[in-house]
Amino acid sequence: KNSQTSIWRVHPSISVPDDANHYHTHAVGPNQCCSTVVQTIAAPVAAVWSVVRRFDNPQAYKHFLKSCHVIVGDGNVGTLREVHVISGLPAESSTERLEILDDERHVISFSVVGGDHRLNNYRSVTTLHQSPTGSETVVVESYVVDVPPGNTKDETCVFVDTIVRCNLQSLAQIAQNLAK
Ligand code: A9S
Repeated sequence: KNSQTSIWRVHPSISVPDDANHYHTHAVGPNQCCSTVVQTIAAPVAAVWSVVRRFDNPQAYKHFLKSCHVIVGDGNVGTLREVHVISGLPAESSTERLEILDDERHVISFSVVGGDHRLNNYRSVTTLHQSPTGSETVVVESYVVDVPPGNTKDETCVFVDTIVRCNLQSLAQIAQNLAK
């Protein structure tokens, strides 16, 4: 009973290359939800990528995180990190595995494999796309996650979309300052 989502269905007006479809098409189980957040950043892909690719330093732009420790790995696929969360969220920590790091295509993906929080089986994929002029970057971030007991799909997506949108807005600020 798997369904799939495509970036073109979610954001038909965004023009990103065809291969983005591949990365943002997730198998979604019956008790899971998925969504996609898109952010345009006024900085070149190289500047945005230099921040996004640092699996060991997510707190550089994810302001809900207060610390990150690499448990095992050298920053390549399979590396595990443990992040700790600021107070005020229904979470303490999260253990995350690097699933994709593609420096040519500008794709990064991680999955949540443990921790003390309510987002079981979270997996996200983030891709960067250069605008036709080269001065802007379109960031596409999609995810799939289990719907926690007691919550609806809609509630779960609202919660996660909010976090991802905050992260990408903060990423925009940092990358735009780097590009100045
Ligand atoms: O870190 C991300 O890229 C995205 C999300 C949605 C992270 C969520 C989170 O780290 C908290 C911010 C702690 C919120 C996890 C795994 C669970 C939460 O409840």
